[in-house]
Amino acid sequence: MNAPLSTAAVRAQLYTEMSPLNLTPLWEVLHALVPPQPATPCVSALWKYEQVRPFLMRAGEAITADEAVRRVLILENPALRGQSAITQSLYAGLQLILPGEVAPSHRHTQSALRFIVEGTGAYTAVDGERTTMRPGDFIITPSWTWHDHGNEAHGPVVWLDGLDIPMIRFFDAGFAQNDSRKSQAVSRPEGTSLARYGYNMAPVRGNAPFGATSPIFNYPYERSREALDRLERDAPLDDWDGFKLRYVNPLTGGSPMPTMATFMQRLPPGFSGNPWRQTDGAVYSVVEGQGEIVIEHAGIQSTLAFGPRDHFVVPSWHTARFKSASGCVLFSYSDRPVHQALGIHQEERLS
Ligand code: GTQ
Repeated sequence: MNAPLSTAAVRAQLYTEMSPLNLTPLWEVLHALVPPQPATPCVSALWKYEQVRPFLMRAGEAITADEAVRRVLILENPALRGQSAITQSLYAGLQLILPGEVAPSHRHTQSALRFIVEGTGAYTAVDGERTTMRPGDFIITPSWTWHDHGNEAHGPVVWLDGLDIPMIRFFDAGFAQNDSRKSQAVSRPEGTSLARYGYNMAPVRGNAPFGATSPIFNYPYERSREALDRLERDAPLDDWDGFKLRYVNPLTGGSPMPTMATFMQRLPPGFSGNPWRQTDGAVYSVVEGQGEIVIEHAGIQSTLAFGPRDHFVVPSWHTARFKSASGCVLFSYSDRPVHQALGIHQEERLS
């Protein structure tokens, strides 16, 4: 007679023998699968522009925009190397286009935002309309619209690309096509979309041209800055956010894209904010000024000191607070609309 097996041996044998049938016990992984609170593998990180820029310019010598299709250095979360992701759901990259270059026309189901970081006079074209890029402008490429980028100015132009690439990959819902033409034909004068949708008015007839995505494709910095200036003069300061506005799709009041929310905020000189945490991971682009963000997670605290054109990421459920001695302006984007659509968004404002 065999000796009775120990409990541990019984279990080990069960796991081994059922494994060929692709069966595995839940109880060994339950706590990791449904953690008591979000347990992101992502970490906070900062990309200083002065360190990144030389590599972007070297990329400009190493490959043409035409050859690369999109000449972009991806900002990879240090804990997600090789995954082309800055958070589990979001992608970020810095794209360079040099004078005379064209990044050829294509389309994909992934939605994109462009936030202009350096240089003036490049354009992006979406569905027959071009818009000129200026620093601080927030530009949208809706899902499945043809888009090409070009630079007819004199200097390099760099922008932040924010896309929902990891999210679309998660859903296995990505499609893409190259256009037969390198640059698409222009069919409407520049500014048409802003005139139609950018003045708190909308065409009397016709459907939303880009479905759930905002019909405005350039939200100019001039106007975002003016709004924040005005609030700084007249409105009460929020102890967490300073003065913070969200960009809207004027046809719905919701986020400009179904997968990504975008924000612009002003921290006035001397700001020392309260801490908060939220389930949506957020990517920031510093527009003006200096400041720091103190991020705490799992008992570890890190302070990221930022200046103009720097980029940083605050992952899900990391506690963060801002300080700015001299004042600053920050653009950011996150996957909040998806959290909200699923009814799983959570935010805590701490003191
Ligand atoms: O400009 O279409 O950074 O398709 C990554 C994928 C930019 C773009 C990126 C893209 C684009």
